[in-house]
Amino acid sequence: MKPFREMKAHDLTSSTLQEEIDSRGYVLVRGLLPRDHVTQLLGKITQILSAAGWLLPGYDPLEHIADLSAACGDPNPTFKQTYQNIFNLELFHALPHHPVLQQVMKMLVGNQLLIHPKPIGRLIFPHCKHLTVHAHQDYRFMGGDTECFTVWIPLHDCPVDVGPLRVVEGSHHLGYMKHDDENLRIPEIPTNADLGGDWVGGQINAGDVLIFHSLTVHAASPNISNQLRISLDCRFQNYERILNPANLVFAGDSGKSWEKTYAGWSSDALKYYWRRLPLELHPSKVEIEQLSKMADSPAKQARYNRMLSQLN
Ligand SMILES: O=C(O)CCC(=O)C(=O)O
Repeated sequence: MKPFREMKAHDLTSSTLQEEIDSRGYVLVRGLLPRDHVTQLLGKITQILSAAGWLLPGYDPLEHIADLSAACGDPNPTFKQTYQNIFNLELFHALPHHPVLQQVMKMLVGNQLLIHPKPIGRLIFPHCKHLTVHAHQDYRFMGGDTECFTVWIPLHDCPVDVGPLRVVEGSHHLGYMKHDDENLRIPEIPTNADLGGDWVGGQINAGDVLIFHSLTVHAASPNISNQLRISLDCRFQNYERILNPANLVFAGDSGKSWEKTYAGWSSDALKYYWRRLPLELHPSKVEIEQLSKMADSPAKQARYNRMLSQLN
């Protein structure tokens, strides 16, 4: 696999960043986030993983050595329970708001920065082929505007055998690609598709961030180490561009809510911050109301109603 082209945090300017994203669809920025900040979140997460019995006893939890007998992944209920405890951490939500990351993302999208409020934490057990995320474009899952960017942040050094993300250079130029979803829990781009470029990859360390366009094809490398791979995917866009409101709410019937997420937080600063921004929701609240009235099943209607209740 071709190695990532990388940039140093202190070399970034708005034009170099935009040129890199325009031409290659990604930028790997080395050493952007302070390592101790990232490690602090790793510490909180590994405490939870240790209490859940996911880590081998006898090691420092910060080494995140996996207990393979506990291996699980989404949608296993045990996984969901532990994941929820991690999702509720205040520090988990604070990481995408780190000032240096905001500064860089403003260089890319402009000053009207929207940080999507639902980062995704990845807790990938080793030697579990079925947990490896296959090729996809994030636009398939987020909708809204294609000028949206993912920042992939490993919370520890991630050599290739620990399963870092890899991307297809220039693939965003091909536009939106067909994803297979038949008999698949998570849609993916068929393996024989023309992806428009070469896979690029390599080691990504704590403090590095991999930024890519919503149409850039990417996938995880298999984790063949003895460690759990722990990372966050965070999304950013200009709030004057359209946003799918599903990215702000918990539309499913899991019972998740922002109130429950915020219950143990010590500060109000990051609670509901997006409600203070003039967002361009698509569909709008009025359109969601219409969709709810016209829904062809009670389940769909309930979903739209849950969205509405959380947007108000
Ligand atoms: O971390 C992973 O395994 C997958 C991440 C991903 O697909 C994403 O950031 O969109």
